[in-house]
Amino acid sequence: MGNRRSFSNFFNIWLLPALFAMLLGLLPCNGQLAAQGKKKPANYPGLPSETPEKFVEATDSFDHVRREVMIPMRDGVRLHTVILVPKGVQNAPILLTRTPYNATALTRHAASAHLGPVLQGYDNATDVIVEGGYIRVVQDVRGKHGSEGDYVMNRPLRGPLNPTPVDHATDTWDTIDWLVKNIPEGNGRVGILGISYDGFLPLMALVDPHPALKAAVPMNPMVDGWIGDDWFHNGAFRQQNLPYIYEQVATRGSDVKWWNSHFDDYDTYLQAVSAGELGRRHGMEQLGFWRRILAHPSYDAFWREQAMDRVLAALPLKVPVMIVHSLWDQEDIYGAPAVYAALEAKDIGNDRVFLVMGPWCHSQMIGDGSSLGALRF
Ligand code: PG9
Repeated sequence: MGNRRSFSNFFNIWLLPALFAMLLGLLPCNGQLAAQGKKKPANYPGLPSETPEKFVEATDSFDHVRREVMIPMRDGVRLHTVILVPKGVQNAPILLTRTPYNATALTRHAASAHLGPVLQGYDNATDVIVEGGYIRVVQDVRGKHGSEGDYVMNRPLRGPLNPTPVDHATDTWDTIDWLVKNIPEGNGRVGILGISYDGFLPLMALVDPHPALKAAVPMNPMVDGWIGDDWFHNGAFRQQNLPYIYEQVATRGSDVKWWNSHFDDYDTYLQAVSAGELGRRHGMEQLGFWRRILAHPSYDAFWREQAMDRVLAALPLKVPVMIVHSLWDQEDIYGAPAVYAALEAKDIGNDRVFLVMGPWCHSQMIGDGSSLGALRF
């Protein structure tokens, strides 16, 4: 009895109105679903697509060859790597940059047949590369953009902070090993360079350098995230890094963008009252690195053990280094002179450690240095 009553209730309350609504055309029937693209139409003739499965660019007239490869690391993870070879070069040295900032974007600045405009932009010493006839290699670090694997902000070296068998030192070693064996136009010599995060990575390359690594150029390198680079400046947390952390860690492709509800960032911070609360409103507890920032507000072993000046001070110097510092660096004011201080004493012959300094802001050393803000030199 109970069942029969509940069926008739169901019929009266749901089925009848639904049938009625369908008759009036208010509910989508099968044909309508198909028209909405939810179901394939049965007898739709279609046109052959004018877009090929895979378009192959005609690049015969280009002055360089572009190769995109996935280089295997020792743990099986493959790193997406862009290789740009000037046409006709032989026995050319390789300049490598490893980056979390998208190797494809950094090597597609312009739609051009020429290597210069393709590279021109942040983090690319274009004039040096083009005039020097170098092979240019830009690689996505593990976990970012085209590369496989897990992303960890400034992934610490293997050890207490990193129990895995891989870090940026091993990834650089494995990459260089692959490059010297697989680029026939190369001469077996590799230099590594980059700015900021990409400047921290040449320091990692010095930890256990591949024999083919002949020079490292860390520019405005991120060295100690608590004392003076990026996250804290002498313990003061830099709130303007919240958007950076959010966009960098939330997704592999950095495609979720920080949202704001104020015109002026100052109002955003003021209204949220604390950095922690602003992070909470953005759901940042989901991000591993944000949780680590919250867990390590003071200068503890977490920061000490990954500070690259301390790390390199304890290791032999095997590769010549040119450290580049911007005197007005708003982000990484600590790192470059600290690394110089850590390495200079090891340079017995005074021919392996160089420090270049200039009146620049962060990363300005590869741009126009004739002015700084309102100051024109
Ligand atoms: N200053 C940026 C950064 C470096 C390292 C970690 C986080 C941020 C940068 O410009 O790359």
